[in-house]
Amino acid sequence: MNLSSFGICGLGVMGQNLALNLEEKGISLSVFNRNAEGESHLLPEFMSSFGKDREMYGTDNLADFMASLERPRKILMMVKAGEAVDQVIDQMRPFLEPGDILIDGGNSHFKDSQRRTGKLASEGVLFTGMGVSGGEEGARKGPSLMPGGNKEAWSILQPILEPVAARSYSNTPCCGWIGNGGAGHFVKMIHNGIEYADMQLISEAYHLMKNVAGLSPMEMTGLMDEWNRGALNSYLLEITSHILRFKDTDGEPLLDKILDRAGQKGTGAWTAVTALEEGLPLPAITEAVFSRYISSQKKLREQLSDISVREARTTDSKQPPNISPEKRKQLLDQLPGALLAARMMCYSEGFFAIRQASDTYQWDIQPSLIARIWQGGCIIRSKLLSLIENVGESSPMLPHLLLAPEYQNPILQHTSEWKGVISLAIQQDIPVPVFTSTLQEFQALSTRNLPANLIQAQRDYFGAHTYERTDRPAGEYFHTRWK
Ligand code: NBP
Repeated sequence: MNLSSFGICGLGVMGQNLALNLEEKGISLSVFNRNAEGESHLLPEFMSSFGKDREMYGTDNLADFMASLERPRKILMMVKAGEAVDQVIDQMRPFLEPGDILIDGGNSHFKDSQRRTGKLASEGVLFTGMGVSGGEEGARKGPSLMPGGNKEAWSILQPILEPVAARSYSNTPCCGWIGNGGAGHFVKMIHNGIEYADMQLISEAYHLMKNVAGLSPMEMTGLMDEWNRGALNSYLLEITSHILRFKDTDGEPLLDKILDRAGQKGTGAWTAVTALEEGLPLPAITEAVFSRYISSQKKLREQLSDISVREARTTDSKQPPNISPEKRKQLLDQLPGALLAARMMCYSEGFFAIRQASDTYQWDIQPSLIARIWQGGCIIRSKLLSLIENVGESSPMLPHLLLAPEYQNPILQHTSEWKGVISLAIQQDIPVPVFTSTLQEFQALSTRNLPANLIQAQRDYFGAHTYERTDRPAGEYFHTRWK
């Protein structure tokens, strides 16, 4: 039997589509899916649907799978994140040899990847924690790939992974070495956090268009298509326009019948928890996670809607509140600028978190590479990433995107629209947590003197926590006997 050059373990949605993508690029494959209880149909179904006439060997026997791979082995695990990854690693360990490459393409926590990289390195195995974005379609046609871990693996993986990845605006692969340890999965986690924030922003804009401006789904589609032709161009806006246009079997918009309780698989919450643990300012992403939690409190919201001024003002909450035609026009004129400014803040806080974590963990992450990798295949692909790539290339050491005039200027240009949209939303009792938190983050970041001096004084008053003085060098600490 000819040995395969690449192995995939786990034939769920992602594993199957990545297998087809790799095979199409001429990589000979071995695929494996467990069948411990004789209950999994994934392998036989995949092999009977796609295995014929393809250079692919399929087995549910791990020893056979490991023996079918050329050395050093290159194996991609596409199994459920968490314990399953450690279980698979433990099952493979007796077969693995020094120099073998084990890639985890699931949505693993970056600290797990950090730990696994170190542990496997001590056995000579090159572990790679790889963020994969783009869902089922991306996996099949070209995902965004964020590999990190043991850098020795990269020269071997590069010629295999680059051809299967999506392409950036400049037609380069949406794949590149992110950094060592858990860098790849950290970047994927931040990607998902930005995804949460951008989705929330678009849904807040939809809420305003529907409940304040009283637009029909088709009218909203028209506007979003127009926005999508300009600076706001993004995959998420594009699919929102499709969703708004989509009709149920009765000819009515399907969106109106979807229960307003947002689900989640937890990567947004990981980003929020990491923000708190690592001291990273990620207010928009965290607010977007909380917004999903609040949305899931449907019963409580129904009970409390009795006390809402807006809901009381309108007998039917689906009817738009009365606003003047001038105000309505102003809202629709201001929304795209406000959305752009707020989105730019979401990306800038994500890139800042990557910069901070890269410094902490010594990952040496290149922001321009991340901006390029995210331009294709992934959920947050958007025109804005070209600008971020350019800023990263011209100023690779810039601590924050807001410090670049070309990034700062569009935000400054749209500040009054941003404030206008938020003011109207507040007057009309429409919650816009991410529009608001991004503006407030921008205002706080651009404030020389915040009232944190008072917080320091209070801390020193009740807890003798000490403070630094503006008239003395930083790093000198003082305590006052306040009473
Ligand atoms: P699926 O749920 O479709 O498949 C999960 C796979 O994991 C199956 O092959 C399953 O085998 C296997 N598995 C499990 Br569950 N526990 C296992 C264990 N203890 N030992 C061995 N195999 C085990 O997931 P998917 O959507 O393909 O996602 C795979 C990974 O990729 C996840 O980490 C996911 O978060 C990540 N991801 C998903 C997407 C997406 O859009 N779906 C995008 C990017 C990343 P069995 O069920 O036959 O036993």
